[in-house]
Amino acid sequence: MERSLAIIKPDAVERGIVGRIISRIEKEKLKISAMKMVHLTKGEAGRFYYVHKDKIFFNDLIEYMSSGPIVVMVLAGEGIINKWRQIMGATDPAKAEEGTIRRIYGTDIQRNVVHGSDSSESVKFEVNFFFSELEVENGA
Ligand code: IDP
Ligand code: MG
Repeated sequence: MERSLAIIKPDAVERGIVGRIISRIEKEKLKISAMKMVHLTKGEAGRFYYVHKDKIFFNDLIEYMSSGPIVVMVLAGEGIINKWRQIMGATDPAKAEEGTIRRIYGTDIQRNVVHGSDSSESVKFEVNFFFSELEVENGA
């Protein structure tokens, strides 16, 4: 079964919209196979986002991602990587399609509420980063 790693980012947890985002996931009939809340250190955030280490926004990004707790989830289902990215919307909320999570709740290109894996290679790294096999529901 295809998986994707989803994150409800610190801005969303701080604003108290975790429930609304999980509700949306349920309304879309996506399957949540694992879920927990963690607070990353800056170093951990840097390891998670290592692909962006040379970008100019890297330091701000890891500062933001370690600024408070996040909710991490494994989503599972056919085509879930693209499906979840479509429901999230484009990286920049201002450019995201009407009705997407980032369009509805996003503040700016950095504080864009949610994360989703972008490929099966990144899923492997990202799921292993946060979860052991034991923590992911059987069959997902
Ligand atoms: P994605 O989350 O849509 O996959 P990426 O390009 O992988 O977008 O960027 C990772 C995260 O880095 C974004 O979700 C956003 O929080 C932040 N980010 C991306 N581009 C910028 C930027 O130009 N300025 C500030 N932050 C950015
Ligand atoms: Mg990305």
